[in-house]
Amino acid sequence: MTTEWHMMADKDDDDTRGGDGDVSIATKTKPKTQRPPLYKVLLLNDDYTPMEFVVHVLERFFGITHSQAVEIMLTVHKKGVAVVGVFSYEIAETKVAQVMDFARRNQHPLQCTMEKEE
Ligand code: TYC
Repeated sequence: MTTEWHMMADKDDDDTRGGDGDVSIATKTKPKTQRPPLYKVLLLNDDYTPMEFVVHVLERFFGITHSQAVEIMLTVHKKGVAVVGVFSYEIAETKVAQVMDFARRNQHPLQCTMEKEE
C-alpha cells in the first residue's frame, strides 16, 4: 500500500517556540485503492475421468505446459482437489463453464468449480 504525505503548515498564534512561526505537522493518509476480488478455479477428483483427459483439459483451457498439467492432475488425483488458477470473476466463470461443457460433451463426470479468494 502506498502512502501519501501531506505537510500542513501550522500558522496558529500559539507558536511559542520563537523563530519565524513556521511549525509543521505531518499527517499520513492511506489511499483506499479497491482491487477487484479474485477467484480460485478448482478441479475436483472423481473415479472415472481418464487422467489423459484431465491433462488435455488443463492444457487446452488453462494454457499450461504438459508437465504442469500432469503435475496438477496428479495433485487432484491424490488430494481430491487442487487450484488450477486464480482469475477475475468473469474469467473464472468462463473457465469453469468451458471445462464443465467439454467434460459433459465427452461424457466424463469431471467437476470444476470456483471459490472467492480471501
Ligand atoms: N482419479 C481419476 C482416475 O484415476 C483421474 C482424475 C484426476 C480425475 C483429476 C479427475 O480432476 C481429476 N482416472
